Amino acid sequence: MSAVFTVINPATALPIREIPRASVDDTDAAISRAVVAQRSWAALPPVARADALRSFARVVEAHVEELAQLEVLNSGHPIGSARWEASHVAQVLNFYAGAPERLSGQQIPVAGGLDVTFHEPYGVVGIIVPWNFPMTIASWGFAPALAAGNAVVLKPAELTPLTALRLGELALHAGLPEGLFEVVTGSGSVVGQRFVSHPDVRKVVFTGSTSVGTDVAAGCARELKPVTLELGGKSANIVFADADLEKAAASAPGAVFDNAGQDCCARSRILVERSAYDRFLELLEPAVQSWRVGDPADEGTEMGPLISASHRSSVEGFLDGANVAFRGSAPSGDGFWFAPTVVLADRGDRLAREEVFGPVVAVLPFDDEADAIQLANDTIYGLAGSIWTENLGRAVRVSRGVKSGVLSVNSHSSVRYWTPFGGMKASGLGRELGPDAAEHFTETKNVFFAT
Ligand code: TAP
Repeated sequence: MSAVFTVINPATALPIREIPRASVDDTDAAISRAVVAQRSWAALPPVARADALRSFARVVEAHVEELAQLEVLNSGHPIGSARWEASHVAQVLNFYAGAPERLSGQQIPVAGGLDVTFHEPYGVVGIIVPWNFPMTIASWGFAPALAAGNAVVLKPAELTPLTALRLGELALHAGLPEGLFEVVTGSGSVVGQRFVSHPDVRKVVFTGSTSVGTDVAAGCARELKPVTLELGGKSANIVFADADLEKAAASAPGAVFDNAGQDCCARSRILVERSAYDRFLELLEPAVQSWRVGDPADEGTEMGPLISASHRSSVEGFLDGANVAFRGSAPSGDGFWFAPTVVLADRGDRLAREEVFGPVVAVLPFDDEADAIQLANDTIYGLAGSIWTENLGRAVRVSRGVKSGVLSVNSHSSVRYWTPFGGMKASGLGRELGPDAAEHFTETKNVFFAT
């Protein structure tokens, strides 16, 4: 492997390190190692796979600070968030360490014999992840895939490979067999596409943009290969006039500016019932202006830089002709900084429908419950969303009416490793996390024994 690419610190725009850029041959070699490792891994007793995953979790737990500092450097995540992300990886591993011994099949009554089902691993699973939450999103794929008896080839985004590479080393340190967890750094068009086309990669998990995800799905269809897709979003934060407006406004910046808005679940549209619209904006303004943007290594920082100069240009492009109501602050200097921005939008505006993936939120009024549901559903996406109301019946009706995979009422939480996560419409296909995720990395085999 002779080609390299340079990883940049987004808070300083300075280079950090050069990383090998894998070719198709390098990718094939990693897949071949994974094929060999998977055979003996799947043959282990379930309890041995569970022990190995618990050991991996313990090693990750012991390296939380190191992984978090790497993410601060490579992704510009505030240190507090980065620590949460690294701990989350250990928790996801621990959770799915409970799966190998629970992947039980069924016994189905059939005359003349015994009929049973088995959950067989696919073999090698290819996992392609984006740059916004490099560690956590990778773990949602690799932990249940390994638990179910598969080997994994993981492709991090070229912008953010550092924590994935370190997790690959920690897996070996924890005693996972060589080849079982291969990290392949390189471009999506080479490494990612090879995961799609290689006959020994039997399932693909893709997280990223809807446009690339659509191509990946088409490629997997040609190979008759199952694919899980976690794609873009334009989630609505719906605030009814009967809500606790102070709480809704105070929490709204965190729901969209967390990770500088580079979050698939970002509540990047705030829909406010018309009678509460002015009051809500009055409450929102100080909350946005006090949002702390700065050096991600500082303990008090709530938001770091955007990931790259080109991404910042793309976010800036969304403000052309926009009706900006107010903005927070951001440092000047060489990093890819962008101030949190609140825009008053009309239905049909780009900002009301398209994913920005940056710290820009569009506020729109609505008239009643039916209008709120219609407006919330007025995008191609359907990933997450929040509903603020003190009326239980309304909360039930609206949460059933909004076409999103993950909703929360009077809260903005989206991700818990023990509950299912994923999108509807153009936000994805399939679910990750939750109690059933390990089973999604298996194929059901039915065997009839005549007696
Ligand atoms: P993408 O440009 O789609 O890239 C995602 C990953 O796919 C990267 O590793 C990329 O590699 C790779 N890739 C690029 N072209 C490929 C191809 N032709 N074949 C196979 N792989 C390819 O997305 P992004 O800009 O990194 O991430 C932002 C998007 O991800 C947003 O739309 C966001 O909403 C979405 N996202 C969704 C979720 C969930 S859970 N729904 C979570 C996070 C992000 P390289 O970049 O290294 O070339």
